[in-house]
Amino acid sequence: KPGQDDETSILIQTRPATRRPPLYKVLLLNDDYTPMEFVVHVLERFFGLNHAQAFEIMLTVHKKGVAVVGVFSHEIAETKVGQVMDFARRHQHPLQCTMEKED
Ligand code: TYC
Repeated sequence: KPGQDDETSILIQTRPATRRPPLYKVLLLNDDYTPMEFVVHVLERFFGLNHAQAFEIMLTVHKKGVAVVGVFSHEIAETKVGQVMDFARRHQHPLQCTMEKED
């Protein structure tokens, strides 16, 4: 009976859909009381920004009310938010930091 020999069959490998975990934006919120220098220090200390970058982001938050300070995995974003909130509370500043899933 005619047909394809098993010896000449080729199995094509299909590409599995690679799922990447979602990323999270870490947001810094403005308030009327936290000193500007404290916010700049927070951005240098916890987000590895140089002084000029930290000052620029602080001013953006001050003027616009909120800014994205970085984008991270869920675990890293949670750690950053916790570090900032803890540091602000220890210094008795009302600074708020939150995270939000990226679209
Ligand atoms: N608005 C504050 C002030 O005038 C400064 C400030 C900037 C506070 C950024 C919080 O996330 C912030 N002292």
